[in-house]
Formats: sequence, structure tokens, C-alpha cells
Amino acid sequence: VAKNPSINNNYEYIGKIPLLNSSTKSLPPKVYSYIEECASLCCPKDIFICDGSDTEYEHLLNFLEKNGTISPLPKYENCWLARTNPADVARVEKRTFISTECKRDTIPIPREGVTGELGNWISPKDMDKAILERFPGCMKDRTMYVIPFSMGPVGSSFSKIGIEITDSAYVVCCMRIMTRIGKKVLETLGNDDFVKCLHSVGVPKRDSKIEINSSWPCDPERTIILHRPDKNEIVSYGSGYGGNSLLGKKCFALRIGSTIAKDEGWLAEHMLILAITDPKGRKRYITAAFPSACGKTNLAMLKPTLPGYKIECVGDDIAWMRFDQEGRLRAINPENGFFGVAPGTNCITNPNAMKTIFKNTIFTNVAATSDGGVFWEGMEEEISDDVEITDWRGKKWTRGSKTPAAHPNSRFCTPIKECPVIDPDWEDSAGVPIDVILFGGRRPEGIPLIYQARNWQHGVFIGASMRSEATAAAEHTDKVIMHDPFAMRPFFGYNFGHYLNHWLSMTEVKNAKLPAIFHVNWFRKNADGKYLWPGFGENSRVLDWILRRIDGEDVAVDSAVGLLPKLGSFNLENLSKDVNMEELFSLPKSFWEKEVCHLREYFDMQVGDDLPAAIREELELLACNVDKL
Ligand code: GTP
Ligand code: SPV
Ligand code: MN
Repeated sequence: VAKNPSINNNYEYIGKIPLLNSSTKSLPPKVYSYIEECASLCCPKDIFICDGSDTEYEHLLNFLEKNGTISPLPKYENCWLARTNPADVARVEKRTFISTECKRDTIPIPREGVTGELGNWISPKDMDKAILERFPGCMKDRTMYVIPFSMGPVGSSFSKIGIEITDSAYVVCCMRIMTRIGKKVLETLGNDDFVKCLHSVGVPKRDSKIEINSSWPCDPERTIILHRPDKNEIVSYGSGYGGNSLLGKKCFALRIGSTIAKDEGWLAEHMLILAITDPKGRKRYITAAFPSACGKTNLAMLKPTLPGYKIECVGDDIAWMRFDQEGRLRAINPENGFFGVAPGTNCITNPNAMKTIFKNTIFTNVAATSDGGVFWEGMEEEISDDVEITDWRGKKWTRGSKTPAAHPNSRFCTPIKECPVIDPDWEDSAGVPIDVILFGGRRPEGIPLIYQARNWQHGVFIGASMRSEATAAAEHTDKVIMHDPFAMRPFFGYNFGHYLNHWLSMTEVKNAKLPAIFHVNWFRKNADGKYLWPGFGENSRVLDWILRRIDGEDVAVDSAVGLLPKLGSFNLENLSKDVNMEELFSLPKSFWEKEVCHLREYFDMQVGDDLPAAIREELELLACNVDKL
């Protein structure tokens, strides 16, 4: 990035490696040792300590542009397009591991002969081996960046600090958007402990079969994402993409976060946080756990179609929650940006996102237009017919082409502060009080638009039973329905059975005012494969029913699966399309019989002895109810 240090003798050194831009005096001793340790392993050409300033950001963008990693998007203000290697486009769940001495601390032991689907365990010895096979010398000829970052507002008692060390300037730029980085973080940290996050895009072996371009170095064949919860340590190799490389996000805030949360008595969840103000002016906060690419960003900044409602956004992906002295569950969004799915976003589906993302944004793997803008599936009405389109791989693309213009997991990376509907209290260090928790997924069949859990235990069972169609957010290629309990399957930092016990134990918190729990499904389809529910802004009707329900209105009726809206209680006034409500809320017996079978098999095969009795009890109750349908 900077000048050649060999012609300047004024550089300080860490070990034998020149420190480009800072003084070792500004580094707390523990940070210094961590840098020294990583530098001696990775052998970078120099070291750059990120201060988070605008000048630094410009400098890095400039470097990335020269290197061909990003190109400017002159149609907008300070926006950039990055194209990745086509082999590095999503999270890689199969290559993600948690390391503990005892395997069962990480994952439930599956039934003999069955492959575990609730995370991957690696022994500490094998983790060390995996590191030594990949990291020595991996940053040769590259700069090693040191990013001090805070998850949560700097200095808040909820917040936690990490140091990410990476050889990717793209990662630095995205971390600057997604978290709070720089000098202030180091000052706040002092000589306290921090979460150690080491990342390298890697160097492929000589005989690698994957074509690697210098604009997006990576090593897809040897990519590995490792976590050591007992040492608060993350090591990620081989990928520059999203959840694999922005280590504050899924690795820290969810995997390491959930293990810290378990020990300290709180919750780290894959959830959006929104504020909703009803026509009477009452404001409430809702969190929602939907699997990756299943609608969190869209709900978090929804523009209600129901008059009189207002929605404000606190966060779109991660919630850290704990009960306060009064027994209120309080949540913060530990992030500072949105790393949102681009395809499907437009002025009809998500107008607030469209107002957010055309300033100070790094787009990754979207298509480009000849007038210096971006394009993706769903943006057809937003661009003029005469612009030419270049697809995410950099090839000419024509309308009607068989391959998508934007990669289905293409993303925008945008500062939260650009969002026009950000909640004024979004950075409140005490967190916002949560009244409602939603679970949901992509369920083309059988699952009604909305139902409510009868109580906390039933709600935890509903979270545990979540299933959803696979999406492009990870490496799964076909659209199979996968189990994704709590939308956390890829993100559990410890044994799912223990996680369930932790959730169940919230009833024991003194004075706990437990939020009401609901399950939603925007994605049910009819026999022609068309969505039954218009979704997006119309989802405000579902939120309206939820609020009236928690306000004690007589709007619910019990069913086999939980509480459903009473006939006629749902506000359908001026609904944008004809909806077959009967079909949308039906509970087909044969479907639910199969669902119960799937759940029973999953709990038996995957969770086994670690399944809490309370969850088993709820399953048997459901089975019994379904029998009577
Ligand atoms: P991650 O960032 O991967 O965790 O995803 P997310 O949960 O934030 O999902 P997001 O809101 O980005 O939505 C993913 C896709 O689902 C987008 O293409 C949306 O357009 C689409 N989507 C979101 N809400 C709805 C809805 O109510 N109905 C329909 N049909 N599609 C929706
Ligand atoms: C998800 O997959 O849930 C995301 C995107 O939010 S990533 O940061 O890649 O994990
Ligand atoms: Mn997510």
C-alpha cells in the first residue's frame, strides 16, 4: 500500500517486519504480541495498523482500484463494485469448524452411521495442524492489515472488541463499514483481552486446478474457517467473501458470541431488530430469526402498506440480547452496516434499502450498467432499456439470458447510518426492549402465514423445529428443505442441545418478562408454484395482528400447531392482491404428519441424548394434535 520501506530508515519494526503507518507505542502490549505472533507466522512484507480515518479508506479504495479488485460506479456517490473469483461467492459451511477438547461441547453426537448436520468439530491438535499447513508465509509480498474493531457502540457495556489481522484491503474496507474500527477502539481496549481474528485470502498450492486472478486472490480448495471458543480465537483461510472473511460478523458476533453469551447468561442470535409504532403511537420492538436470504433485511426496513404504522430499523442480521434488572429483554445490534442480499431489492419490494445503498457502498458480484450503475434480478424497472449490462463475472449480458446477471448471493455493504428509517435509539448502549420474537423460513408448503406459540417452551420448540429452503447464501446448490433451527444451524458456537437448554432457562431469569413468540412464513406457494402472499410491505398486516394479539385483543384461536388468527381478525383492507386466505392458513393433515416425522427423525438422529425433555414433550404434543386434525 505505501512506499517501499527499504528506502526509508525511519520505519519501526515488529520482529523483522516494517510497520508502515503507526508507532508501536500506540499499541497495547497484548495487541503488539498478537501482531508479532501473526507476522512471524504469515511473513507479510509490511504491517499497516488501521486507524479508521477517511484518508485511510480512500487510500485503500485507490489501491483496490489499481489492483483491479474494485471499480468505481460513477452513477452514485462513492460507490464501488467488487468482482470475486467465481469460486469464492458464499459462506462455506462444510469448511467451518469449532474446536474444543471435548467434541460434545461443540456438537451433539449423531446416531451411529449418521452424518452430523449441526456444525463441524475439530480437535485442538488438528486445528493447529490445519493452521500450520496453510499459514506459514501466506502473506509473503502482501501487506498485513491490523483492524481494531468493536462489535456494538464503542464503550457500551454490551460491546466486545476484536482485532482482525488480514491480508485483504477489501476486507478492511468492508470491516470499516460493517463494524466500528480504528484508534478509539484501541484506546477503549487498553490492555484488556480481545477476540483474536486472523484472516488470509491464502495462496493456492502449485497444483491447484482453480484459476486464480491477482485481483481476487483466494484458495477455495483449502478454505477453512476455524474457531476456538475457549481462547476467543478465530482463524480463517482461503476466502475473501462475506461471512468467511469479515470475521466480526458470523464468526465473532454469532459463533464466538453465542459461547460467551451462554457463559454470561445472554443470547447472541441471527436476528433482525425493528421498531414498530402503531396508529395509537405506541412503539414496540421486535426481533426476528429467519435463515440466510429469507427476508431479515427486508422486514427490518419495511415500508408498511397499512396506514398509521411506522417501522424503524435497529439491525438486519444480528442481535445480542440480555435481560435487564427489571426483567426486560434488551437487544443491541452489534453491527454498524448492512451486508445485504442485492437480488430482489427494488423500489417496490424494499424502497428504504434503495434509499440506503447508493451512497458509500461496496457492491460485490452484482452486474454493472453502461451508465456507471448497478443491476440485478429485480431491478428491471429501475434501469433504462438502452443501457448495456455486464454480468457479475465481467461478461456482456443480454436481457433474457439464461444465466443471472448478478450472482444470487451478490451483496451491498452499506453503512447503517445511510438508512432513512434508522431508529433514533439504534445505538442506545442499554439496548432496546423486545416484546416479540419471530421465527420463520422459506416454506413453500403446509406452514401458515402466521401462528403464535402458546408459551415460551412451545416457542423454543418452534425455533428448534425451523426448516427452510436452501438459498445461495452458502454452498448448498439445490433448493432442498433443510433444518435450520433458530436460523442458527451454520452459526452455533456450541452444542445445539445445550443451546436449547440455555433458551429454556430464560424462564428462570428473575422477573423475566418473556417476549411473545410467533412463526411466520411469507413463502407459501399454490399448486402453480406462485406465492400465495404478496409479502414485503404487506407483511405489516401480519405485524398488526401480532401487536393486537399481544395487546390482548380477542383475535386468536388455538389450533394443532399454535394460535392462529380468528376468522376475520386479520386486516385485509385494500390488500394489493387477491389472497386465498383459506389456503394460506390451512393445516393439511398429511403435510403435518410428515413434518412431525421429519422432526422426530432429526431430533433422534441429530440431537439424540442432548435433546431437552421439554422439547421432546412439545413434539409429542404436536404429534398428538396433528393426529386429531
Ligand atoms: P442474509 O443477509 O443472508 O441473512 O439474508 P436476509 O434474511 O436479510 O434476507 P433478505 O431480506 O435480504 O431477503 C432475501 C431474499 O428474499 C431477497 O431476494 C428478497 O427480495 C426476498 N424476500 C424478502 N422478503 C420477502 C417477502 O416477504 N416475500 C417474498 N416473496 N420474497 C421476499
Ligand atoms: C448470511 O449468510 O446469513 C449473511 C451473509 O448474512 S454472510 O455475511 O456471508 O454470512
Ligand atoms: Mn445473515
